[in-house]
Amino acid sequence: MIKATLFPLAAMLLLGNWFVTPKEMKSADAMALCEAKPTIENKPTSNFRIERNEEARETTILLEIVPEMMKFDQESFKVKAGDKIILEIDNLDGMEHNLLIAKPGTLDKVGAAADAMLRDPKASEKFYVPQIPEVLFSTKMIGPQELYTLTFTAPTTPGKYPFACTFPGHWRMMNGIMVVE
Ligand SMILES: [Cu+2]
Repeated sequence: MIKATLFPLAAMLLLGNWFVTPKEMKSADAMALCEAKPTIENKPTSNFRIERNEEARETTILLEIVPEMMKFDQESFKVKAGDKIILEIDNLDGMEHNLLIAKPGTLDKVGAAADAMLRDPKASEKFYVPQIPEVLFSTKMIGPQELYTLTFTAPTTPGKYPFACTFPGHWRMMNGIMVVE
């Protein structure tokens, strides 16, 4: 990375046009900068974290919303039945999203109810969370760059509980599974 930034700088100095600002840089120079970037840096990194305090029967999770990918950074995570769950959702995207957790096997039903909220004039007041018994826990709409904490008690019945963002249209891509053991 240091090499990548120093090379064009050195080239500019040699050519005597050190006063050229990056904006005025020739496209070839700009291209060189892009190409010099190792591909690993372009990969979105995840800070996903899950920690359990056995004594307190408490699990803290950090789940991220990946920028411009319409997805959460984990497709699934495991929790213990009856644990207190502190789910921190870090929205790294440029738009609002929510997160809800639903009863096992109900993602399609919840998703369809979410899409139907497009016709509900009060949908935004309800944070696009369908008011049906299949939905167990939910957040408000979480703003861009906002970290929101959802606290709940994990179900006592083990199973695969779907989680999703239910802003209309998002749930098909923005979903995953909370496995309760
Ligand atoms: Cu969303």
